[in-house]
Amino acid sequence: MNRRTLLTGASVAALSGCKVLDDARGGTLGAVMASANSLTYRVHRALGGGHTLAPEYTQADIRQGMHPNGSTNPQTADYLALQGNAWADYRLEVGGMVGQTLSLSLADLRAMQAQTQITRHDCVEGWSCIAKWTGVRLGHVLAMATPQAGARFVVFHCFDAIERGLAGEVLYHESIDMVDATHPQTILAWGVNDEDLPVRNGAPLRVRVERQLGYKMAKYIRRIDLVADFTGLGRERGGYWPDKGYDWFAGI
Ligand SMILES: Nc1nc2c(c(=O)[nH]1)N[C@H]1C(S)=C(S)[C@@H](COP(=O)(O)O)O[C@H]1N2
Ligand SMILES: [Mo]
Repeated sequence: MNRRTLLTGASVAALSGCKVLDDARGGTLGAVMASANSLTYRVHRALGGGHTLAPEYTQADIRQGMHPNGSTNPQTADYLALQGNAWADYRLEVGGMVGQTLSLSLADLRAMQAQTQITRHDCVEGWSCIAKWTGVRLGHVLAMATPQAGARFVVFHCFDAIERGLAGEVLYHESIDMVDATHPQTILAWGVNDEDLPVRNGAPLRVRVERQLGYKMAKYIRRIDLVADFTGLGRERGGYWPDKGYDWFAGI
């Protein structure tokens, strides 16, 4: 067992998937795991885990529709309004540490150079699914926005309230570094298996980060921000599930 397998195995055992919460990773254990994760990340990047490609598959490998997980039907008012109008008023906002903010309609995104890839999605819960994804390279969109020199992470803000409680709604968010953001297989997808992305899989736009676990691949993206760090963002661990104790770096 290598370190990565060990860590992933531990995450699965402690948390048993996307839906079940567990405090096992808080406190001392959480701190140990967090530093182990940061080591995993640095080792990955130092060993040039840079732009190696995730395996791609063929049409024959697609055995079923893309299995939906996590939020599958957002009910926030702004999302329902956009959905009701078939996304005509949807705009992807790109901002933060950029030279040029962007506001892109789905038509704008579809007019860009599209890319299709058949890849395997691995959820931390232990299931996998092969599907065909179509979209535009995130790196292409980011280049249009001219990232500032100090930008280190790309944060995805989503429409769905993954949690509703006494403290109010918590909207899903995730983040990746600039290496993953500019990776040739990292795309903003509007299509799956030759159809428009359905609501259950993240309509109108979701990200594919093919060398990471499923929870990194934000669905229902409303805004993309370039940042230097996670100050002021939730519990400042870079994502909804990382805030709950999952590894921020979920490389596979
Ligand atoms: N906005 C948002 N993105 C999300 C989630 C979510 O609940 N909300 N769930 C994550 C998890 S745990 C997985 S496995 C995948 C599921 O994507 P799918 O529904 O297309 O299978 O989306 C990820 N992205
Ligand atoms: Mo997942």
